[in-house]
Amino acid sequence: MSTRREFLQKAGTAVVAGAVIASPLASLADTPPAQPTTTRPAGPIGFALPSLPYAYNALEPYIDATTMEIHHSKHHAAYVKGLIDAETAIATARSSGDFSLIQHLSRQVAFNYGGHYLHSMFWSIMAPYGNGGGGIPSGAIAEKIDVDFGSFDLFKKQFSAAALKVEGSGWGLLHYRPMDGKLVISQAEKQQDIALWGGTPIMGIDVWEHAYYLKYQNKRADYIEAWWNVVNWSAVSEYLTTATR
Ligand code: MN3
Repeated sequence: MSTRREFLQKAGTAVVAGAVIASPLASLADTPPAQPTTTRPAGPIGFALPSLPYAYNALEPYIDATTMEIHHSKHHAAYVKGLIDAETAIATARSSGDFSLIQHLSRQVAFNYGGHYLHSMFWSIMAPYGNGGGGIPSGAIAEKIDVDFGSFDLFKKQFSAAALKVEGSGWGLLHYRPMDGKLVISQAEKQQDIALWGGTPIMGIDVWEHAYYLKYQNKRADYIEAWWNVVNWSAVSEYLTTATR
């Protein structure tokens, strides 16, 4: 059984600006898709593009291969590069004492870090339908959803509605909120705005148009409905376990 750590080890790596970046396509072209039972990253990803624990076409027909490839190898890769570039520029500012661009750079860190963080989670909480993806949760995560939302059906309706109504580009997210120990659904605008401080996202759906437009065009609701078929509940459960530890 392969883990995310093993995938990361298989991925080609290169050192850029002091950080390790995985080559986006290195591990996918010649590696057969693995059983996605454990897709949550086993350790720190760092500022590197994580390999997907499945092939680009593995989530079809719900998410098409072209969308997955562009989304992962172009969009997510750009957030990783943007994060490294911004961190590098801030380090340069510290050494030169010139903080004239600090507002811009702080925004760049928040935006690109948000993109890197959320996409890394996004890939890992999905799996092919019938092979880790879809169905309904079981065990502790199912009980927690029942307690905090009343039922899985009510949770699903609220989550779908939140994702649908994100204004512009953003995310529908499920957080564990340590202050009261509850699960809460939130909307993120872009990748960093209206965040819940201290909350730990344990699942989320990307509702930027780049996540669905090729297949679903303007029909975001259809994409959200299809997406439930590729949610990897065992991975979500692992995120919850880690968040509550
Ligand atoms: Mn995206």
